[in-house]
Amino acid sequence: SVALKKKVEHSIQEKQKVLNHFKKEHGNAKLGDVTVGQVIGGMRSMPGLLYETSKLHHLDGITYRGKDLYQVKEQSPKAPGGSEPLPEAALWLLLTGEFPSQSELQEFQTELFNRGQIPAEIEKLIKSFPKTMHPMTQLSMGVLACQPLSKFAKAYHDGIHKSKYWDPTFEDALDVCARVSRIAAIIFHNCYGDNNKIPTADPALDYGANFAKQLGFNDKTFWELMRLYIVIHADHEGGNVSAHATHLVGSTLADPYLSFSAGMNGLAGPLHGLANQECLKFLLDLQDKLGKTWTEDDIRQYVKDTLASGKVVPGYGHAVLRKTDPRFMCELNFADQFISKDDNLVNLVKACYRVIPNVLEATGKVSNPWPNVDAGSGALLMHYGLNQFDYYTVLFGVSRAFGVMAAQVWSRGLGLPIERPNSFTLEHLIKKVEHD
Ligand code: FAM
Repeated sequence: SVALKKKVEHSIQEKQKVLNHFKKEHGNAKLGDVTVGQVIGGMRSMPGLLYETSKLHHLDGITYRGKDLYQVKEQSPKAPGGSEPLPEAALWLLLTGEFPSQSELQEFQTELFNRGQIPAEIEKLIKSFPKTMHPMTQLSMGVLACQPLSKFAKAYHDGIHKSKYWDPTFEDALDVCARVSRIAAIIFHNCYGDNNKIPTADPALDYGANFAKQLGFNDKTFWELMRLYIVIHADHEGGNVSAHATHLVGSTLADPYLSFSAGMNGLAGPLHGLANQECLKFLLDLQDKLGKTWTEDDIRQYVKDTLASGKVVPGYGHAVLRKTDPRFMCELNFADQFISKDDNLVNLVKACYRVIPNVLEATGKVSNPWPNVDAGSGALLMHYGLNQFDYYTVLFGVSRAFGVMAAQVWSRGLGLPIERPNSFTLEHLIKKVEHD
């Protein structure tokens, strides 16, 4: 959309002025000390990244351009008759700081639909991936299969001026966001169905509905769930592994396809995107053990047994948050609005929320006993019959494209340099500390 590109260009130019002035005036200002513990401990909380699209607050949760998820949900344009925010509106917000008007939105939806087409020979390549290959491996490879289409790579090769890097990055970022759901739909049918019979996308539908439709789901409330799911998982500031990996690889001027694929390899790790699978497994095991006639005491005992056996309770705790994750609250509100009161698994999720924080708190060591986003998402997907656990991280990946690709436009727009932090061997570290 010409309007979107103009808005992005204008706000990048304005922000560049602020950045240049700030860097000149305060480039040597200190943000804090780095401890040995942080160097050894995964750089936890260490300031080190400029990341424009979102910021995580330890109590309010994630904010997209200053708006928390409740505001995003309330202020976002919706599908006709719908109540959930639209992914394409969130993408516009992440890129510009504002929601699109109704006419801007409609034009943008058509544009994304057109950008989502994948050339037949690349679709054929993605359809040839083995059924048994993990869906996340297929996602990363599917994105790479589209890399020859990169407009940034071509423009760089043709000698584009560095002040214009953001322009082909913007083009690629929108293409990646548009294409990733088509890649994900092919993967779904590669793994669990017949990839010769993928339902076609409909130009009259929005992004979330079209994605759900291509997966083979025609329940309109599932379409609402997909819209919400994509919006709430899109971005979680810059330090999480998928965002940081995308940012790091992008800082080499690797194009958006190469960098997003790298981010997806990080998302595929069990401590990051794969955690939602673990969480659903925990709930299903709980359901298997307790059946339908459980009490909160039964859950309490089950959780205590889990802790006593040296395992963590998946879906609870967070490295930064110190309150119930608003993303979990969005899932809970969705369940209250759309899911019948006799869904046993969803009822278990709610009961766990009443029971588990107290049990974790009583251990005296858990920094945040409250649920994170993973505590609810699997039960909602199961309710609609999406029970292919291995695929859940792919849904997360589709969503994450919206945040990390918007962020990459801004990283190129602000001219951010290649990342190169300092590293130490343990011997160097010991020497340095002993000498100081
Ligand atoms: N169950 C049991 N113990 C827990 C716990 C939980 N849910 N959360 C934290 N702890 C323990 C933790 O293992 C540590 O114990 P040790 O000192 O014995 O090693 C202690 O409490 C202090 O840890 P913390 O400061 O509270 O948490 P961290 O910042 O180190 O780690 C998490 C954060 C998310 C890795 C951790 O809370 C956890 O393992 N949670 C369960 C797994 C999970 O839900 N992961 C998904 C995270 C999600 F946001 C995502 O990325 N998708």
